[in-house]
Amino acid sequence: QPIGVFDSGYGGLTILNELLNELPEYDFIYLGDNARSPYGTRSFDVVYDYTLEAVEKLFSMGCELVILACNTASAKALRTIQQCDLPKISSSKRVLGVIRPSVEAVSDITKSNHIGVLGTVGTVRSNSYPLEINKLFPGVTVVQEACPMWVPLVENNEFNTIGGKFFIQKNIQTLLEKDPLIDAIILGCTHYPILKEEINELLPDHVKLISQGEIVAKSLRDYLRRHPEMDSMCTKNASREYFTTEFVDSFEEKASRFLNAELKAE
Ligand code: DGN
Repeated sequence: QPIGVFDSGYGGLTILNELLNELPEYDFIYLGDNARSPYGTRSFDVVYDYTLEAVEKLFSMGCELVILACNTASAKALRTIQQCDLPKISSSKRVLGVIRPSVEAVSDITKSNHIGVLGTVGTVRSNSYPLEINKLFPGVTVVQEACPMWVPLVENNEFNTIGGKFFIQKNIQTLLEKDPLIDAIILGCTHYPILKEEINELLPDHVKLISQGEIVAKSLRDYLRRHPEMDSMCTKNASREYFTTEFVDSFEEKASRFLNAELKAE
């Protein structure tokens, strides 16, 4: 069975990229809900409904394991799907998100114990990062900043322009002003690693960026080691399939930019 990777659009491809590096032999299906993207500004109920629909679709395509490679979906839908829907759907299928593994990596990176989180309006409003971080590391101060312009800048390839840089600078400056003791920033949206270079140019040297791809990929590798019954169900022919709910041609063009490789989508 292939591993399903889901995002509201293209952002999850930054996670898939690292999954392919870490687990090259595994089969993957990527599903981007481009027709209904962005999720970042939508309500809890809507994100939950859309995410459940996508998960069920990936299950129907044969996946036993689905990764929500989207912080907004992980923040707003993961827990309900794991606790309420999965038990009704199947006893063996699993759905994992990207927030928990990212939070677990926090303590290795901050020295000041002041962390910044950048994310969509939905992720920030859900308070998932502060809640999860404080559960694991009670002494850590978490400051958040929503960056509603960043996903459209990435999706439209406008981030390296004067206008794009203006919005990136604006949000970074606001975050750093909220708490000058921040020495680590979580990129809490899977689109944001595309902006890494532009963000790093604006950060003082001592402020480190935590981007999720590698962390999630290593955590999935560990998960599969700890769950051999799931691992044995995941097929390993290095196959990759890409599906979008919108236009195939524009998905292929944009997705190839995220993955740095040509691909065919359906
Ligand atoms: N990439 C999604 C995330 O990680 O939250 C957000 C994309 C969106 O729908 N705004």
